[in-house]
Amino acid sequence: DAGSNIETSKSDAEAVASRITYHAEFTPSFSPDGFDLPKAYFATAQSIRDSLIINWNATYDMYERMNVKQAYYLSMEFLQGRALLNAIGNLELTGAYGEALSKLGHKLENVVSQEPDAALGNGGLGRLASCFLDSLATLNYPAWGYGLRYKYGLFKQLITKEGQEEVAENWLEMGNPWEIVRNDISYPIKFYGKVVKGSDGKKRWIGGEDIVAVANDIPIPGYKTKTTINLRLWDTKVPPSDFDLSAFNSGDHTKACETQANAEKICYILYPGDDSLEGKTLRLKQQYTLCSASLQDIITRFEKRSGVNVMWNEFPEKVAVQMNDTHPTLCIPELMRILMDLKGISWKEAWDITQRTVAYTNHTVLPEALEKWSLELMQKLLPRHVEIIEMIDEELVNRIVAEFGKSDPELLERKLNAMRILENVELPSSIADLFIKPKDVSALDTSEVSDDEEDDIVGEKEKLMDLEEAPIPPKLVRMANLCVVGGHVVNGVAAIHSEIVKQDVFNDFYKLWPEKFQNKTNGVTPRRWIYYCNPALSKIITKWTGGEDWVLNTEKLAELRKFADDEDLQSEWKAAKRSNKIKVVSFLKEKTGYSVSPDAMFDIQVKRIHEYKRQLLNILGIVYQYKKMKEMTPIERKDKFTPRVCIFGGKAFATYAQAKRIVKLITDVGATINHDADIGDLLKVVFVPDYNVSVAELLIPASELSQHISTAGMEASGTSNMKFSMNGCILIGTLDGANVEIREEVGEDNFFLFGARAHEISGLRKERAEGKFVPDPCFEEVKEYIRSGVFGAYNYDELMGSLEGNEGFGCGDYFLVGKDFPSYIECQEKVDKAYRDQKRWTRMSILNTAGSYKFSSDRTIHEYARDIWNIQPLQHN
Ligand code: DL6
Repeated sequence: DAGSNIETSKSDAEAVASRITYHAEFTPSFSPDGFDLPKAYFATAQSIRDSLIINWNATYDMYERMNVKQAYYLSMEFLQGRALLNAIGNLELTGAYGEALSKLGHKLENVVSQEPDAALGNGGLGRLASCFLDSLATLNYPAWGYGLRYKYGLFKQLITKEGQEEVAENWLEMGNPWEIVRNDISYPIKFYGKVVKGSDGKKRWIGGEDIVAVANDIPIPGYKTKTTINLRLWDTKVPPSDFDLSAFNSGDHTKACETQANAEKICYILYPGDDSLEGKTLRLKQQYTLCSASLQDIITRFEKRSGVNVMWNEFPEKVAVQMNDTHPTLCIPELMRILMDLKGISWKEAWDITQRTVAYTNHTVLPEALEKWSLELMQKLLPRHVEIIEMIDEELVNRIVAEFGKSDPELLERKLNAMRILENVELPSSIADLFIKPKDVSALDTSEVSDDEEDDIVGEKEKLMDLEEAPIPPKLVRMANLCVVGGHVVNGVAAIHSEIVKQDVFNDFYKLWPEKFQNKTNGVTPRRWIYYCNPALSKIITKWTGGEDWVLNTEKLAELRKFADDEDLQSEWKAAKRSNKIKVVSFLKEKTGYSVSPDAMFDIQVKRIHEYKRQLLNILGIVYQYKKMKEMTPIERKDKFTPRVCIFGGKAFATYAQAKRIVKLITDVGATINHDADIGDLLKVVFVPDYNVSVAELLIPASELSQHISTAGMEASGTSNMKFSMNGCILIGTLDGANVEIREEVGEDNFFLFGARAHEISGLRKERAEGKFVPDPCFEEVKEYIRSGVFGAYNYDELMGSLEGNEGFGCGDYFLVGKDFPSYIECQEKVDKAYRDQKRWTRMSILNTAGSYKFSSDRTIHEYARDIWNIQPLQHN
């Protein structure tokens, strides 16, 4: 009776067991004999999926009936991780499932660990999207996520003698029990072709390559609520009628399958390498597929719910579209195209509807990460969209001219250069004429001038000729500018980042439209990031705060503050941490072969490997300590140092050479130190291969110190800092991203702060460029030590060289590692001292959990719902 009467059989292990065995037999993806772990996982997931489908359908029905405003979160990345434990827990069936599985011969924890991580994202941005879905469902907000169903997720990282190696992550190899393919929900997507004007004067986009996007739904259950929202992931296929049967029949099998392969490859991999034109084209096709399919779907639903009388001006009252970074920017011209070309709406009205519908979240201030697309490529692939973008750009130019006037051409030129959507594209001549243009070289006459004047003219001629010979800069579309112009809200993801967005990155726009700019400090779901991943700590929190309410109302965590010095709480707290550390000890042994002591301090830095995140500062600090240890007697060593296990994890983008060198250095340093008998348990350095959401769920509960040490002003927010703090880990960090707010909440005594401040960074870089910076001798010693070959024969010149010199590509210490090194070392000494006083440390740990309540994604989602989307919760009766 799978799926029936699930509500009444909640705690009935017998019924659960029978549903599991039903699926093992009748939803077969394995041979009929045996019931081993993979099969148990699939059958268990399928049985839970039945409950989710019931709740999904009920939630969908309710949205249809009530026709409420819905928010849609469009993201190229969702880093979901595993779903089974979360779903069982949210449905309050953990006890029943544990019991049922044990009757069937398995432990629940072994079954859930069979699930491969759904890694459809790179890092923080994708994981944030997944936390948001959890909060939206839990808080009963009418909302959906839209993304792409990549066949291969983020690559699997192998650590070999050479450093990082990447292999494809075939997460769908065994099938995916969570997805529901909606064969009836598919939309046509077009690329290339041309724009024609119909007899009615309307523009039409015709010809080109046609594919279809098919919906795959992943139910997202809320915690202790029937609300189950949807993550709709698009898969791409060739239109059913497009199979070239005659080519196949005549033996040209390759040709017959070509169109199919072309369509399917769009969803092959998350972030295809985009060094080649083919790679760039594929990435742009991905972005457009996400935008077009999602908008067609949203519009179809809007029309259906409107009935016979579709009022387009009410569209923004029923629909809010959030663009997660600039990747879904094409939503703006696509919505305009659909409204104007397909629904017959005027430009003016379409623009008003579009602006009121979409909003944009900025997640980075790194200039290289602010997307710019080649206008030429976009023109080929999406000709109608380029016409629309050109029109938006022209209106923007007119607005800027109206705002700043023509009386100060220099100011106007500066504003246009900063704010235009199109880069290196000519201005309309009425405006271009205002600016001094390079003169025609041949027109410069030297026949009747003095010698001095002649020299000037010749100089001028030479300059102009150089200019004429200079390569023509490529014409580009600045996606972030399009987002700011086309959306009604622009938000940053932490207070300091939102200030940088206003005062620096988009300052000209901020001055023009200050009301558009907001801050929405990120958050993480306390369900996944405390309740499910850290049951030992959760039990203690529940006991000391008087119930489980904190899982939904994290403000309750603050109540722990009053017990921070209580001996009983302290000893329970320490025991929980130790039991989590012991799990990590076995995990590290299994994954890396290294044995570490659970009595040492667990010091963790896990995140994408990037120079701005400064894993290099961490490892140079470790090398510094190691060098000092080697110079001491055993007794001095023991006296001076607190035993530490330094754990690293994270993936370097496959083509990011410097990041890969950092991984290599960390593993080389580990290989030397971990085998050094003089050092023993005093210091261990472990690089955990293939860091992902599930590994984070294991490491974070065991952490005691975690490192968030980016160059100030460069990390937009960070979200692992929030997860660590929630799990009673103390942070060492710079005043960057959300660290600033975490420190405010947990108290300055419970955060190890070091390093230059964001407002000092440009001055410090200038100082370096002028050759005025004198590095600390300790920093020089450490680099020398690495170069001397203590950690193996690999040539680290290029990596160490990046920290030297004044300025230029790959050198000049752009991320100011050398500048912050002394204050980092000094701060680490304070950490050592604090850890030796376990009572003080445990107090700091408790105060971190207690002070982390603000960083629940529930708080963030309430703010988006109230300030940007204007949506209200909708509950089942
Ligand atoms: O907002 C989520 C997350 C932030 O916590 C990180 O600080 C930020 O680096 C990340 N941004 C991106 C954007 N792409 N790039 N580069 O991943 O967003």
